[in-house]
Amino acid sequence: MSTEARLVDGREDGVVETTMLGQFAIVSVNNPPVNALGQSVRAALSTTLGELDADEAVAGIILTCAGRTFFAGADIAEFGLPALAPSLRDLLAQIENSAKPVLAAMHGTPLGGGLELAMACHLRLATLDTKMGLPEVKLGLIPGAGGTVRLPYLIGPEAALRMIVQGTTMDADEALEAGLIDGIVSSGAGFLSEAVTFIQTRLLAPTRIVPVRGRRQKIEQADRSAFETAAIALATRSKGSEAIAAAIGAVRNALFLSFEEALATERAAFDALVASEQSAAQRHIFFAERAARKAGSGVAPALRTEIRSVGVVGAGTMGGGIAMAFANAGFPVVLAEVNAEALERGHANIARNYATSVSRGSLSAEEAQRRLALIQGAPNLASLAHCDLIVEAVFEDMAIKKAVFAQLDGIARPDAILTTNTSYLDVNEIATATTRPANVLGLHFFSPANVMKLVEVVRADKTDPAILAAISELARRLDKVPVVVGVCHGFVGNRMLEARSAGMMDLLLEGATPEQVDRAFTDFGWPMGPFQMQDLAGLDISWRKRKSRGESLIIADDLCERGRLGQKTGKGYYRYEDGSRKPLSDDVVLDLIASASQARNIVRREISAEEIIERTHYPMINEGHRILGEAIVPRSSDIDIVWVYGYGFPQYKGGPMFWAERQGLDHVVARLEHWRAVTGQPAYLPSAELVQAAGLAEAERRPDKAVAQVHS
Ligand code: T1G
Repeated sequence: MSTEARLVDGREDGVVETTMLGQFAIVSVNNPPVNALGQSVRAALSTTLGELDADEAVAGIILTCAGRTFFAGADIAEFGLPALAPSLRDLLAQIENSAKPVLAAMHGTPLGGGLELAMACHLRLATLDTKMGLPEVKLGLIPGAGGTVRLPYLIGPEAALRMIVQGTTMDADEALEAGLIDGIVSSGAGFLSEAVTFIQTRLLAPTRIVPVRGRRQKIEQADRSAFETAAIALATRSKGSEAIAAAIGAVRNALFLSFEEALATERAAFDALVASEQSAAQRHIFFAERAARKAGSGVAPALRTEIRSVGVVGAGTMGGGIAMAFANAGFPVVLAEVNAEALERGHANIARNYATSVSRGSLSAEEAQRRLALIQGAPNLASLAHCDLIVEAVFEDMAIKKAVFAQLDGIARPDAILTTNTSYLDVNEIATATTRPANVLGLHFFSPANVMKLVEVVRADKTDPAILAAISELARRLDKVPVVVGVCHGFVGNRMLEARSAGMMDLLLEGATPEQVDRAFTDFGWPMGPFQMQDLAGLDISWRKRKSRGESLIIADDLCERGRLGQKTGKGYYRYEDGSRKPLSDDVVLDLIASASQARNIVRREISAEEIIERTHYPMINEGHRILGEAIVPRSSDIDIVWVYGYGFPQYKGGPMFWAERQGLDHVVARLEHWRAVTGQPAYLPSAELVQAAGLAEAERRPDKAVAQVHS
């Protein structure tokens, strides 16, 4: 076989290039950054494949992509726009019905429509480091180009169900083992010649190459009851996601319907989802996350500080979690505490956390040991002198933090980046404790810091933009989502959380119970209600904050004074039986609330879930618009990312700001004014920013509402 490659003229403005290796056509697509299957790619591919199929000199076709990855899916930006021919389905049918065998030679991340295209090919090869999957449910969709049918045909319905519903990827080894691909090729110079040899050998073999649609063995041999058991378990965990429910139905159809019928029902389900609110919300989050990550990307790479070694000050819950987050990403970490026993306690906590992951099977014992070994304890700050980046995670007290920063300033390298994990304090003031304010910023991790993806990157007035760029790159290495925020009390998340909580006790006094509030939240899509969350985190955390600010909070303070601090004391807003984390209603709490209502001459009434959501979520959105007005973040989608990745706001609602837009901001203003009139509470005063965003002119608002007072 001649290895000389003959360039056939490029097609369709260079998107598709065809070269010949002997009798085999190598079709390479180049559509950076991820070879998304947009209309121009589909059209160029269809034209080229049609010509090659008719060309007698061509014995087979090898389909590959230039750049970092084989097709990473359909072009998400096209969804919601008028369909453009040829559709992906038509292109895949053309490939599957081609007279010449088509081999997909994959690398990178063939995802969604990219993997579906490969499954419509007659053979599939991948390099060892390829990660392939059908993650469409993360976009509120299902695979819409045959993935819910061809994948079960290749790897069996139960394995396909899990992969599609969980949106997980398979590497090449697993894919070969499962039957998703036919072989593994090297990623170097031999990639194409090995692919040609593979297809040549298969053409010479006695067994015919059967398209996926004709391979029904795994469907016929499937254990249908095991499939249903898996489907029920996955459906239970789907929590309101329309896409997951549709994905389960589509894979089940592959089991019980013919190939064509299953394709047709998949198409109908996909078309409904692509027009759905949930998918619009999840696609919004997809692009919002990427927009947020771009902060600081304008800075030339040369300016970016390379971060290799990390120091963490404070081995408490947050400091330990932060140290784990870095160790999990392969960074050596020096964990400093004020003395040996505090250090020992922190280290023991970290070891316990890794042991839990090992016992759950999510981490091997060797990997846990390797990560633990990356975290070296130090009973003082001197050991941080060599670190590129230091994260302070000591007690939330300004004086203590400034003292630590003054010490670090004298110990750390002059170019070291000093960050604070404060969750609401003024980072500008902390920076004044150092002689290097340009290298000081906030890194607000969310607990548990080794799990939650969000990190609020708090840009202080003097923070050097090059440092922000380095931190955005660091966040990607930590597999975190960074949102750059400005300095204000509570930044974005906690500032809006305070707004969401402002009316919570009134709801209890007026008639709601903690259970009703929590259920309204979980029915909305939150993973947990606010009172359950308080019990989990510990009521004493916010109690200490209130006391340090000379504030009090009805009901909550009473519970704390009675030692009801939440799960850690076996009772808080709920009671917990020994060893159980299941919240149980407690008459002691209900009586305490009823007495508080009575003492204020409040006649308790039925409070609906809708009222609970309006009186907690709309003030939070109101605060979000104030935050935008103060330019704390540049985009409202940044706020959505904070809430989806930092607090579990349901992704399929797109985040608070997106969700409010879909309710209609004029509706939000009207409901805030309604609750303001009913309760007299300033928490329901629509901000000027929200009113403006709602496009409500002065005349449209009730004359008795003086806008000038909206900034309560
Ligand atoms: N469509 C359009 N743009 C995309 C895209 C896509 N599928 N994937 C990535 N981009 C853009 C992204 O917005 C960013 O743009 C740039 O590429 C780099 O992305 C019919 C219906 C492939 C693992 O879900 O998971 O096929 O910000 O920053 O971190 O059944 O991108 O630079 O302007 O994420 O290296 C299914 C989604 C689609 C894969 C690379 N496919 N993409 O990660 O880079 S639906 C997916 C990813 C579908 C069919 C269904 C990741 C990545 P910009 P990036 P990365």
